[in-house]
Amino acid sequence: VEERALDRDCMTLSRHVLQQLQSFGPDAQDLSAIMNRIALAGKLVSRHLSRSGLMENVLGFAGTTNIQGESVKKMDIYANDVFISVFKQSGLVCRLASEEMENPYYIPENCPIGRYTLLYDPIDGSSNLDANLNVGSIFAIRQQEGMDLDGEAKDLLQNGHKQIAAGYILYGPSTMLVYSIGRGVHAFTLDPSLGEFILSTENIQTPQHGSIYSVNEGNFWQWDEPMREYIRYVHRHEGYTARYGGALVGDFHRILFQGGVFLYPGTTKKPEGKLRLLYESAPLAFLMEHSGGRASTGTQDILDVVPEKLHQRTPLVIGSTEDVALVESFMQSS
Ligand code: AHM
Ligand code: MG
Repeated sequence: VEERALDRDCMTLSRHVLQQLQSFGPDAQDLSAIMNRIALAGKLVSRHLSRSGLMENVLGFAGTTNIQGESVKKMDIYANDVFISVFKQSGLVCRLASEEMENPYYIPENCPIGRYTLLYDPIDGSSNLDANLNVGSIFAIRQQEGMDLDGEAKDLLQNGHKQIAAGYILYGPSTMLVYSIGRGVHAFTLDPSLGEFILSTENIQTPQHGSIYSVNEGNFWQWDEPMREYIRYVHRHEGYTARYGGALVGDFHRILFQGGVFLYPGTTKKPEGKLRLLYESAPLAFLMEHSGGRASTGTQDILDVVPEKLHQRTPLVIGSTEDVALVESFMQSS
């Protein structure tokens, strides 16, 4: 038993990535190094969050708005900068594109040797921050196919199949990192005493059906009729239970493990919904598809959507295959 416990403690994230990458070719070392830096970013953000109530100038608004007109919190800025800092002098990632930055950020000393772009949402679910509830970070790695320093980064306007790796860090009762490089989806838990992410679940399989539906029902009046019909269906049938935490990473994490469906459909105020394709929907779609689930806009697979602009939003229906199919059957009936 003791030996097994030791083996388990030794399955760190970096070891796991290297193992996974054995047949990955020349990108293997790079990807493993990138994942290590992302893990470091996760540890830094996690540390900052765990003390946030004790420090001045950590919580609350920064007094600015981002490119999508949302109020920026101090924590958004901190986490955004952490991801940039960990990649400095790495020679790995030449460019970072984030929900919080109008244009991608180039790390001059990493270009052009760094062949990858990191796309990320530094703090997802910021509204949970001031209530000491869970938030997350979402990331995806893509090959960099252009160097257009005009900031448009047109090479990023491609579908989600172009993602090489994706994942998230969930800052909850414990900090977890979940990732996929296209060979299963794996979850790690941060052991604070070791400062290491240790494997906790390998090859997560999302159930084909689950009882959870996760959606902001306060938007009911803003939905179109097919979406309302789906919610009425759920209300009228036994076996459904509502869970909505206000942070996508947390809601997604529950569904990844337990099944069910998360929805952020279009509303009258936001016809494309709220979630951003490149930093939120596509990375999580990559994970969900690799754990046996599905991700859809309601009419199209998320991974097939080609964005027209960097900060594009898409409606999102993500989770168990059967539950996503049920939602689609409503949405496509109009
Ligand atoms: P954020 O990245 O600016 O925090 O916005 C994304 C968040 C998601 O985490 C969450 O699922 C959603 O917004 C909640 O939005 P709403 O309050 O409209 O239900
Ligand atoms: Mg965000």
